[in-house]
Amino acid sequence: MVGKVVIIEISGDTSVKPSVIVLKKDREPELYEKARRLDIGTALCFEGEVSPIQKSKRGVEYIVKSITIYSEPLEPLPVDTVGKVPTLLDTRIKYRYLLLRNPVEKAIFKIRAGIIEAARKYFISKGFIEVHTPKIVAAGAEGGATLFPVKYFEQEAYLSQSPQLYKQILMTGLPRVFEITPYFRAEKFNTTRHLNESWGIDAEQGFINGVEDVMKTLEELVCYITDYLRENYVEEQEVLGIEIEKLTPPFKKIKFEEAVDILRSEGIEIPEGEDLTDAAEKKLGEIMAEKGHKIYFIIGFPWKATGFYYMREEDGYHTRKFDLDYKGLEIASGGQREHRYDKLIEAMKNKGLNPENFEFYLEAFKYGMPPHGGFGLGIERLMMKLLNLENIREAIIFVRDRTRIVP
Ligand code: AMO
Repeated sequence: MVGKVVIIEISGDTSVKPSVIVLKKDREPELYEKARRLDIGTALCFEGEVSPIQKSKRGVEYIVKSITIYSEPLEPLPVDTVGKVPTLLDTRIKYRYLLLRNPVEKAIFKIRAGIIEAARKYFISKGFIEVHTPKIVAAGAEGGATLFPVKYFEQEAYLSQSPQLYKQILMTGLPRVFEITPYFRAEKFNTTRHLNESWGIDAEQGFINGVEDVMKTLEELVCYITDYLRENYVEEQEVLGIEIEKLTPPFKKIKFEEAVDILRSEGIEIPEGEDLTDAAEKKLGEIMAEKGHKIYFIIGFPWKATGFYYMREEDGYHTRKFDLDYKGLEIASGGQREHRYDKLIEAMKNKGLNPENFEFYLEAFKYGMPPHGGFGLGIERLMMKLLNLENIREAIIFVRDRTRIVP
C-alpha cells in the first residue's frame, strides 16, 4: 500500500510477469477498501483494462472494474512468493508449488515445458513416432546397482532406469521412435547433478549408416530446442536475466582418448578404460571452452566403460558410444547398438550378464533387426546449462533425491 493507493501483483498463467492492479481511494473507493484487506496469497480474479499509465517495472498495470475472491489463505504464507527475501534451496523445493507464483520459478518451468514442446515438434517433423514403454520392468539396461526393486505380485520387478531395451526392440516395427520419459536410478550419492527420478528425451532410429546419423539427430534436436526457446521464450529469458545461446551444428567431436590425454596432461588421473569422473568432465569443459567449444561430443568410448548394448569396433577396445557435453556437463549419451544376435549374446556374457534374463529383448534380434542407434538427453541437465542453474534440483518441480519423497 502506498498512501491512498493499493498496488497488488497478481500471478497468472498467461505471462511469467505479474499483472499489477492499482486501486486508488478516490477513483474506486469500494474496490480500494476490498483490496486493502486482502492477504498475500489470496486466489482471486479481476476484470479490468490495461492502464494507459505504466509505471511498474515488474508487470503490466491494470485499472480494475471488479475483483472476485475465490479463496483466502488460512495462514500467512511460509515463503516469500514475491521474491524480495531469498529462499534457501531446501525451502524452495518444499514450497515449489507456492513459489511458482514467482516470475523466476515460473519462467524456469515454462522453459522446461518449452523444451519438451520443441522436442516433440522436431521429432514429428522428422517422422519419429512418440511411444511409451513400461516403467515397471523385469531387467535393467544400465547396471544392477542403480535399480529400484518393486514388489510386483509374486515377482521381483524394478523401476525402469531407461527405455533402452524397449526402444531397441521397437526398431523391428517402428524404425524411428522417441519417448519423453522418467529414469529411475537408485544412485546413492547426493550431488548437484544427479536425481533419483530424472527425465529424458530418448530417441532410437533404425537403418542408420553409422553412429554419425545418430549424432546428427541429437545435434539437430539440441539446436532446434535452443532456437525454439530463443524465439518463443523471450520474456522468460528476460525474467531469468539470461540469453539462451545460439548453437550451430556441427558440434566439435573429440575422441575419448584425446580427452583423456588432455586431462592427464593437466595432472588429472584417469584410470585405463574408465569413464570420466564428474570433476574430469568439468575440467575438460573448461579446456574445451578456452578452445571455443562449449558443446562437444566425446566419441569412441572404451568397451570397458560402456553398457553391453553399444556396438564394439573391430579392435574390440573401442565402441560406438558417445556423450554430448555442454559446458563441462554430460547432457546426453548414445551410440550405435549391436544389432547382430550372436555378437549381442557375446557382449552380454563379456559384461557378466546372463542372457536368459534378457530373453524378451534378445528374441527381437532374431527377426530382422536393422542397424540402429539412439540417445538419451537429460532434461534437467540440459536446463542446468541453458539456464545457468547451479543445482539440478532447481530444474524439476518435485524433487526425488536421496532424502526426498515428499512433496
Ligand atoms: P545415460 O545413463 O548416460 O544413458 O543417461 C542419459 C542422460 O540422462 C541424464 N541422466 C541423469 N540426469 C540426472 N540424474 C541422473 N541420475 C541421471 N542419469 C542420467 C544425463 C545422461 O547423459 N540408455 C542410455 C542412453 C542411450 O544410449 O540411448 C542412457 O540411459 O543427461
